[in-house]
Amino acid sequence: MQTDEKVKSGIVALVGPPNVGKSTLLNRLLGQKISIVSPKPQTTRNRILGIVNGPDHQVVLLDTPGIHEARSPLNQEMVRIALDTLAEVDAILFMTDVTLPPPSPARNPARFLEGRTQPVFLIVNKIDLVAREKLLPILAAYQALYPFQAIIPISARTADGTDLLLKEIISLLPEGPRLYPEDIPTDASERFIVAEIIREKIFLQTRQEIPYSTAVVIDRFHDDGHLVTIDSTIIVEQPSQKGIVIGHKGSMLEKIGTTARIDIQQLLDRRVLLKLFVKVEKDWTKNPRLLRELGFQGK
Ligand SMILES: Nc1nc2c(ncn2[C@@H]2O[C@H](COP(=O)(O)OP(=O)(O)OP(=O)(O)O)[C@@H](O)[C@H]2O)c(=O)[nH]1
Ligand SMILES: [Mg+2]
Repeated sequence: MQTDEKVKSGIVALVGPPNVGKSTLLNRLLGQKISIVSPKPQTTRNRILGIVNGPDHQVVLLDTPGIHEARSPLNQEMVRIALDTLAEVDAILFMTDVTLPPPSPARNPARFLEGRTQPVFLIVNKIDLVAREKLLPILAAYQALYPFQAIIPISARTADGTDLLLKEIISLLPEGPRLYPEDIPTDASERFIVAEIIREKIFLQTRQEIPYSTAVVIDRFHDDGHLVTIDSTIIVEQPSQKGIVIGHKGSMLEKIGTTARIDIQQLLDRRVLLKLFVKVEKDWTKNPRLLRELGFQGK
């Protein structure tokens, strides 16, 4: 890495309630899909790092799990990951979206920002879903909650406002060396992203508690340069869930596998042979040992 080059560089956290579009914005600013996205809340479970490079800047973005009133040990762990991220960043993007009920001092979704010393931008996402005149009162309701550095309405889906947002972020960052090499978009391993892609397809294809009861592990990842052979296990919490994930004559597992394989081939730019298995780990979302084994620290 070149060390004497000085650019605007820094680390920026993307935090906020579940489902507001944090991961969609990360992918939008990166120009490629690193973080999985679904219409269901609590899709992201880990901190996902994305590196936005330009001739005069490097913005290291940290996508995080949605902050919510968490009950299960897995969800508490996800919220902890999001809040811990705030300690190590130069700026914070607090994201909400126009479909959420407007906040009030009694129901302040930004209360975890109290006492933070870094600049906080308020990002109001999904403006493609409201008429312009409805937007102003929403922005005003949030403005009263916290001394935000700036309030930036955007649509991560249509890219409305996202260039301006990036400029605003860059203008606040200190001058210094790039923190990461210029040619990598993330620090996540291919194995991790592959597991996430499979998890995304489970979120998109299954219903009710199933997405929240599943985890994905990669058992084998073998790349011979032409073909990547991947064996992966979908872990469920209850024996009854195993049948649902497999589906009638294997139809659900096949749907998950087929849609995941298309995305994985695109990511790896090679042919992929993907084999999926399903296994029960009783109550893994509540079991500290199993949570640890699955990459969560546990309590
Ligand atoms: N209409 C509209 N939908 C959006 C926009 N941005 C994201 N979405 C949708 O909102 C849903 C949630 O998006 P995500 O990016 O997964 O949200 P998130 O904040 O990362 O959610 P968690 O990881 O669960 O906290 C998906 O269905 C997205 O397609 C937007 O600008 N406009
Ligand atoms: Mg997300």
